[in-house]
Amino acid sequence: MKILDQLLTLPGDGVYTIHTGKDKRERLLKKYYQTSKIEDARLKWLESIKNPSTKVPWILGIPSDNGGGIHRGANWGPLAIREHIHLSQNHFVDLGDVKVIPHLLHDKYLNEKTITDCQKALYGKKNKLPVSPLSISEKVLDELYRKYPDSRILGLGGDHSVSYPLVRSWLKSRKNLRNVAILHFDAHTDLLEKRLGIDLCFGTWAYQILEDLSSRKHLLQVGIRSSGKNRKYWQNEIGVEQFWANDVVNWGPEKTYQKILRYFKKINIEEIYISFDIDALDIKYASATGTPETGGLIPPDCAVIIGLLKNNFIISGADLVEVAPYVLQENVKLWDHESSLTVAAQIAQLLLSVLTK
Ligand SMILES: [Mn+2]
Repeated sequence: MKILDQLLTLPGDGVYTIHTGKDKRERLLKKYYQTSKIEDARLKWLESIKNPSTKVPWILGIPSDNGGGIHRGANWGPLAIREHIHLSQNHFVDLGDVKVIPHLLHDKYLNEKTITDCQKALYGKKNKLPVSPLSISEKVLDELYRKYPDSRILGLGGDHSVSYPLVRSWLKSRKNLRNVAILHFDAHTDLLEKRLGIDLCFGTWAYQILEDLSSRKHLLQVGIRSSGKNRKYWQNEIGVEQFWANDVVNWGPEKTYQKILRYFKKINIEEIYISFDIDALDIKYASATGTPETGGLIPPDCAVIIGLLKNNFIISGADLVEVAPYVLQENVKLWDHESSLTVAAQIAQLLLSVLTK
């Protein structure tokens, strides 16, 4: 698809670098395309996305952390996760990265002059294409789902704001097909209406996506533990369903799954999108993230829950977000970043496996 050649770039290249950071991209290109020469890799990448098979899931990197707010650094998430993925364990097509201008978030926040300047910078000329990461992502995803309605896409973030275009395009593509829901793993609810006046960011995306759902009940959040309000408030005042982290840890994975199953069956859900914020996991397993939290889920339990879902539901879209590989927390000695990237790659592979038909 011609338009994708313009909006996307090869895996790991979505973070714009001239010199500093270039070595990171070269390492990934070597792993993926057996060459670190960007022009040779580009040809191989273009060939691989020419007519991608919908029999395997696709990866789309959205290396934007401009919607984050406490510790940034999730812009390197897509590259670091891919570096730790075992290429032999899953079959997938990597569509590459959305081109990211790191100072932008969504085109609705920009004036015309800025849009024109950025179009020239990104595309070499003024055109009608979007320029901000969330806007480009929605355009890319809409085009993909229009041309390949049965494609299954794993989005790699980026901060959690990238789930907004990922879920929105997925919902549009599913309209009038099946009864769908979002299963959202996170330490935080992300249910603010606005944060400092901004309606699209890591703390607001889940609230803003509610209006695209046929019912607020179709958002189920799992792993919540860091919230200014209690569960009753979110369930009664906002209308979503939540299983908090301490409940999930006490129930264990099988019982938690039975509760998820019962809940979704009661409201006739057939098809699911999984949004996985790495901070749903306990800080021991996920220290390389913007807002790590203690008292979280453990990876094997998530693997059981997500694995079981496939028995009862179609899982047709997913994302893994908030992996910030080079973020160093103050008491960094407590946690091992490299192992937290290994865990992130395992979650990515788990999501790829449940997206596989
Ligand atoms: Mn989140």
